[in-house]
Amino acid sequence: MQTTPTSERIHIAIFGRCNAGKSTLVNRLTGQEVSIVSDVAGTTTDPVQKPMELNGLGAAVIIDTPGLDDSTELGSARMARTAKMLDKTDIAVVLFTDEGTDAEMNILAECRIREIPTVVAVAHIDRIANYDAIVAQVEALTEGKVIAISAATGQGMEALREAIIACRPADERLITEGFCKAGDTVLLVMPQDKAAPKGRLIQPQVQTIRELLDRGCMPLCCTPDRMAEALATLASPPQLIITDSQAFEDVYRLKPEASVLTSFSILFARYKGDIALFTEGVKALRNITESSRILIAEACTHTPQNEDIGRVKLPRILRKRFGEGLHIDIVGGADYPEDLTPYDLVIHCGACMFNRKHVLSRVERARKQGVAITNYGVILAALTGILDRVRTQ
Ligand SMILES: Nc1nc2c(ncn2[C@@H]2O[C@H](COP(=O)(O)OP(=O)(O)OP(=O)(O)O)[C@@H](O)[C@H]2O)c(=O)[nH]1
Ligand SMILES: [Mg+2]
Repeated sequence: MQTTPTSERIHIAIFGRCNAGKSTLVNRLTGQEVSIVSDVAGTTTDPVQKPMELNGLGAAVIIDTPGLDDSTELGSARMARTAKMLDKTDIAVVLFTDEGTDAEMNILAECRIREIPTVVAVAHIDRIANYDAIVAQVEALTEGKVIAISAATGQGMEALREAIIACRPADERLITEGFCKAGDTVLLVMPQDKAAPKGRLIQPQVQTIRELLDRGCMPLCCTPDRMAEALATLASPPQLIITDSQAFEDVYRLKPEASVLTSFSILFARYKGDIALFTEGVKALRNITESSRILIAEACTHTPQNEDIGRVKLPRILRKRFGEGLHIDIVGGADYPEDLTPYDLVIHCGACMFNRKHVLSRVERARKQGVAITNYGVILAALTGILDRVRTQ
């Protein structure tokens, strides 16, 4: 079974007008009947996401989208959803046909603004008699290479796959980049309390351990109460200590002088988002007063729990500090406002469910609008006095 989390997969979205063959292409690429195909324009009404392994690219999510030219009443709502898909798109595939180029050029322009690598294809070449001329026309318009495909017959599929692979990010991002090197001993302090899932480790811990092993480091794991013993087993101090924020004070007290200290939250804020902007963002706390407005944005729409960080813990800490009248809006899932300017600070969750592109799209919106943004891990580290005592970059 493939268990690469969605957030770690490269998101490839297919765009094109109604009946361009987007769903047919998704089904061909995945080798499964993922999406309904029909000659009725507007068959796909909502984006459909399917995890898959793309030969040569690895773990991916393929996203089928509704037609770009849908002019029905619901069409504009669907278009808004399609635009939202761009927030998480790592690679866009734009299908042209012989039915016009406006909608396709618009989405390409949007991809350029967002710096999303694109693959441009002319579809239906089994049907279009003069497809060479269309390819030439689209090549002239887009000033780039155009691939001729037929999702129906499978023509051009190999060239399309290669073009998609060529768009993959050049280097893989690392969680611990710059914090340790091959041969280093890394101590991971990981409380396994009631909140921890039964019988397994949480995703950030699993990912970090795996990466350290891949990088030739030697991870040593312990719970906070065993940290002194763990250190005593080592001939020299670990080069790096990574702790859960909860255990910070104890870990800080026991940390050998020679060890670098950081936290899982900081490493993931850096891995998933823009740590420089997040640490800059928390400086906005200096100017927060009771009449300020804060937006807390959650990536998932889970049922709130008792000690939920975003819905309970953070608002409580912030109100205690800045006054009960502090205005806090909380949004979840896809409800991230287009206009962030009413806010003095945006606090985003760790976004374990989002891919990096999705987090960066949201961060970029705040940055463009001049609104301070930070994330849960970084603000909690700042509010509890951890931020000044850990390495962040
Ligand atoms: N001849 C030919 N027909 C195709 C090709 N790709 C798709 N079709 C047909 O075109 C029609 C529309 O295909 P879909 O895959 O549903 O198109 P879509 O882009 O997903 O359309 P919407 O969901 O309505 O936006 C179907 O009847 C397909 O069988 C192709 O490459 N050649
Ligand atoms: Mg479709």
